[in-house]
Amino acid sequence: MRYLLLIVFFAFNALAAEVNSSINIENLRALETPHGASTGVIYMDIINNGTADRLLGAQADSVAATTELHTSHFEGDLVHMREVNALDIPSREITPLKAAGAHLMLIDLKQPLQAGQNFTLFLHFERAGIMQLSVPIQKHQITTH
Ligand SMILES: [Cu+2]
Repeated sequence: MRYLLLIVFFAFNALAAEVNSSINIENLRALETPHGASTGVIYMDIINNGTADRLLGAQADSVAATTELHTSHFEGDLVHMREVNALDIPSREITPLKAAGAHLMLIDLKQPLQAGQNFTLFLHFERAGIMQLSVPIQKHQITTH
């Protein structure tokens, strides 16, 4: 009986997570990479209209061996990146993943990322669960230094 209750509980929880998910992803894109590059980046805006959540992981198996969550910080003019276990996604806020900020890092690319193509990305949120997205690859924007 207890076993059955547990199953019902987990089934309900999974369903609730699906229904209550109020995370929307906008401006999702990856940047094209030069031939021979081993890493790539994914940027997006994470819009959370629900309760506070956390991004626990990401996966893009078709293009990269692993996908890491990174944060950036400045030391003088240099931007340093570091892997983190989770990113806080506050309630009622837009959390941007962007250059020189938090971002997703594709590690050990299986082939160069070519502008105009798409690949599948899975995001794992603590509350919202798993989201499957299609990431368009964009040309590098010219930035002035
Ligand atoms: Cu990075």
